[in-house]
Amino acid sequence: MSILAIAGGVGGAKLAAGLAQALPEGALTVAVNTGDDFEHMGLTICPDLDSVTYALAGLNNREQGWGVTGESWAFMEMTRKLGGEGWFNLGDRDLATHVLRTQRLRQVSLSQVTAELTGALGIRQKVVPMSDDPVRTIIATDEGDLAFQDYFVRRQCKPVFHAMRFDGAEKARISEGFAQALADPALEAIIFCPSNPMLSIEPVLSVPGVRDALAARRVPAVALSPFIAGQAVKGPAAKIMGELGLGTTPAALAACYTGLIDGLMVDKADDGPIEGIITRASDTLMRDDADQIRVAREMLAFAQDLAR
Ligand code: FO1
Repeated sequence: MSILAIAGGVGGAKLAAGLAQALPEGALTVAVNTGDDFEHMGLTICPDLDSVTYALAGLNNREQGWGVTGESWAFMEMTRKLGGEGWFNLGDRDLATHVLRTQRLRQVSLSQVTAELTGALGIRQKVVPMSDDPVRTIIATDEGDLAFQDYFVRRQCKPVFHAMRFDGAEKARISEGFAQALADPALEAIIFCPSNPMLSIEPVLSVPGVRDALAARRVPAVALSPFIAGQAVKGPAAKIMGELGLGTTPAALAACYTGLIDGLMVDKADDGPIEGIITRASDTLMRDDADQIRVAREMLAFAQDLAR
């Protein structure tokens, strides 16, 4: 049996961790968005790969959503003292990931260094970037074009979001691990984790061949809504969907996945029929490990019911 989860951001990492605990070892592949990646202070930073990795290793900082739990900030204190860039917080433990990844990327691919880092942390699931080629989410705003982290962290999502593009996507090749998971004859379901559909899932779909492979799937695909009562559980998804005139209703969310999903799991607060898509309502807020496993099991059961 094999399950493919597609994830980005903090919500994606939570469900990925729930799926890892709900499934037999080796059954799960998590394909992760790399559109948020950027070069900062000479380091290659991959936030969504790190959120998924830390969540699967049980090292994630739950309050903050990103980074490592029990973190210290001596590096940032000294960086600011020396007049360095202080807007993007790199914890002392998290920094080791960025330094080692940057070092290894001089010799091997992002998939390879991700396998090394997850292996070193004892992670038994496959975590793969959507592509080993660089894809960068650029946000067109009323203040001009901003790299994703500039928009999201440095400017705190304040600029008005007009559009976005994924630089490098047209030349990017789907990663081997992602392609293998999609083609695996043992694949039983595809799960879109509760990530921001525009910021975290759209970049994955922009990699040539991914959207077609998902549309031609032979197994059910289900998505978990990242919204509860029209609000994002975390992050700017609701603001952005509003500024794009898309709204945050389950129907608006389903429209982002047209042709790519067979079912949409929504929160009880948003229960109700959606034209052309099968929905299932649940308590989708993942407050702790137990919730993560419960929601993961509900998503797997939903996919199985759709397979019948
Ligand atoms: N998010 C913030 O809001 N402020 C930060 O200083 C910050 C630092 C950071 C460092 C490493 C990392 O992997 C993620 C970090 N994030 C920070 C979160 C990051 O911007 C988001 O997790 C994703 O890019 C959105 O999905």
